[in-house]
Amino acid sequence: MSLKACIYDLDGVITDTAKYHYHSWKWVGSQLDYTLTEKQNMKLKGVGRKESLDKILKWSGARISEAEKQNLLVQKNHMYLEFIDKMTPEEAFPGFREFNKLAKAQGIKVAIGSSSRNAIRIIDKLDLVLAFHAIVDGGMTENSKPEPDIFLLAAEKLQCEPSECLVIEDSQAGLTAAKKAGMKSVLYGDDKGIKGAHMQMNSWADADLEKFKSLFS
Ligand code: B16
Ligand code: MG
Repeated sequence: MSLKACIYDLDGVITDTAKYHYHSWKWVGSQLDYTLTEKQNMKLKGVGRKESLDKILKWSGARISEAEKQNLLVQKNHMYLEFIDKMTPEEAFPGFREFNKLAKAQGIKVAIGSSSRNAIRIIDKLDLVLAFHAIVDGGMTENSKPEPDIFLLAAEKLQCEPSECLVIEDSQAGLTAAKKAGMKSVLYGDDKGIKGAHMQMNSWADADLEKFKSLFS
């Protein structure tokens, strides 16, 4: 078995959108008379939009109608997109472009597997639309992370077996999804609370394609 494909998470792996989500979810919290902490925001990493609101409602104990929920989701996304639309290509993490080019030059297929329904808009702002063989976002599958659907669809689009794919993720939801998909994984970042990755790297400066390949031998 050899490494045939890298499936990258987007938010937190290729760029830092968590700060924009935090600002927007904090506003949602304020509408519920609740103060969302940064630690709680970390728990929303990789979790779909609707599921994130459900968690905030649980933490706050607030009870609202389905129509109010929909309204908050629309407003949260509106606020978030105001930040996204100001993003520039410089917001891609340093070293990502170089790693991705190296992987492709070695015949490795590359895809995005993101829970975000805004993934294509973000990738466009980073000027990376043509950098991948496939893009799978949260709007393309029935279930979001931690279910494996997003990564399995990415493997299918790349025409690779799950056992030939390496997922690079920054969230527990994403690593659980990779495991359920039967894929190897690398944790991006140094969050000690996140479990289940086969390897860890702090940044793209640490990314070592040969080490990644060795996970498959
Ligand atoms: P949206 P990823 C995830 O993206 C984010 O980590 C998570 O914080 C967010 O709630 C989710 O996308 C949905 O995002 O509201 O844009 O649809 O990390 O899977 O790339
Ligand atoms: Mg992420």
